[in-house]
Amino acid sequence: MIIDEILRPTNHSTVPETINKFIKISFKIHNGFKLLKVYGKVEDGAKAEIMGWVLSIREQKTVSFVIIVDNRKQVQLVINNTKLLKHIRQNSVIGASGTLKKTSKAPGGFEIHVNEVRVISKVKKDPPFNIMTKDLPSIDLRLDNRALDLRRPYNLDLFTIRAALIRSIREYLYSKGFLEVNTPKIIASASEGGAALFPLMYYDKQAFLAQSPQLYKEELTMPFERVFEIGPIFRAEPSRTLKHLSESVSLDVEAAFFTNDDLMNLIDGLVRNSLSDIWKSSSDLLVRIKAPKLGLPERLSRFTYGQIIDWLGKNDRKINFGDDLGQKDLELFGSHVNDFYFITEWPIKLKPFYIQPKDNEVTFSFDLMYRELELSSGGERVHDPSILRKNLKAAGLPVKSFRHHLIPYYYGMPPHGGFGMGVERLLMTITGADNIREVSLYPRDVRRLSP
Ligand code: AMO
Repeated sequence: MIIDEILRPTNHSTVPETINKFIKISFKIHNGFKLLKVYGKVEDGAKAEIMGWVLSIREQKTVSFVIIVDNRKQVQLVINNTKLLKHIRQNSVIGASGTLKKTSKAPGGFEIHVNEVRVISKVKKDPPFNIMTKDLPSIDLRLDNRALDLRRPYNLDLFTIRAALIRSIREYLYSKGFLEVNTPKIIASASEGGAALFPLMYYDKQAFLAQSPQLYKEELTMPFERVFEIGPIFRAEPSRTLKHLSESVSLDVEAAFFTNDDLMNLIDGLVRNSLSDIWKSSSDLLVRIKAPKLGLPERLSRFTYGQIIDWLGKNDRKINFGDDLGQKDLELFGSHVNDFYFITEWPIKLKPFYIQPKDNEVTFSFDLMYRELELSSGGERVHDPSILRKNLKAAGLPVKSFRHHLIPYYYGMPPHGGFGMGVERLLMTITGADNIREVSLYPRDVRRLSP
């Protein structure tokens, strides 16, 4: 085991002098410790310094054991001077120095026999719950104290998996020739219909938070052909459900000359690749949080909306053509498929103005589902400006406020298509979380605007 570099970029004045001296410039991570430095070889008697959060204190007659956490790694401190112990409280951030002793009894295979302790950040009061508790406090209490809650081992695993997932998605899309972009989040007009917008004042003008990057990503297919964005979307949804947030993170993809089929194939590859990547890079974390093992068929199934309403009709749920599929319908059909699948060819009236019709009734569109949960929706887009204008009018949207968006359509807009995928929804599926708030760092919903 080699642990030989300190990894602290700070120069905090309350850090013990002996530690401060060695705060250098190295950012290497050895064996997962970020705040540990061992001088020379890792062997009995080596000088060692560590900083971290106090996890537990076990006092015995002549000697006490303090476990501190550095980057999720636990280090046992052995303290036989009661004076040193006096100021140490659970959750405080401390620095300690002493000598290293190898022992199989301590986590990590070594302990530090301490001769100097400094309290760097002292807890002022006991936190409302113990981060190591097995009895999970209510979600409201946890979200009210989110930074503390995020220190729970489950959350450390979950958000590490999230980062691996995003990284994998990004790399996959780069490998397919997509350019990563960022589009404005303060916008002048609706992109998904007027109902669910958050209004705000932009100097002396009315503006809104972006419901999606829809119009921008479409425009960007003219200069860049293939683009993607991973960013926030804002929906003033009145829904108090377990799968809706007011601010969510969306993976938005748009590509020139992609057909509906191309898009579904891209999603098929992307989901397959992400699952395989995270199970390669993070399998220990996934196992720890008891993530379901999602098997994928050779190719994700595709059902048309028409096929689904026929099936539902035969199973005692009559849906008229053109009516949306409700939660109960999706639960019934979703449990029948019991996997990822696409619903294609949605009726024109159920899709936004920019979706390309296939005929007079249905569109070149799809939703990606996992059982009853919608993970993504997309399709081919209208690229003829006169049809777009007509659709805007039919949707009751003011054509005037779309005039800037319509400009590129007169100057060689390629046929294109794309999709939006809810990152939290995908993460719910991967981790088995049943409440979307669990997989968002700082969830926003009808009732929650802070922290
Ligand atoms: P749509 O509105 O279906 O389509 O959104 C795409 C995906 O984003 C996720 N999502 C949400 N997740 C959590 N909370 C919400 N309130 C929420 N709203 C949406 C879902 C959904 O499938 N512009 C189109 C996409 C496109 O055609 O490219 C759009 O926004 O997973």
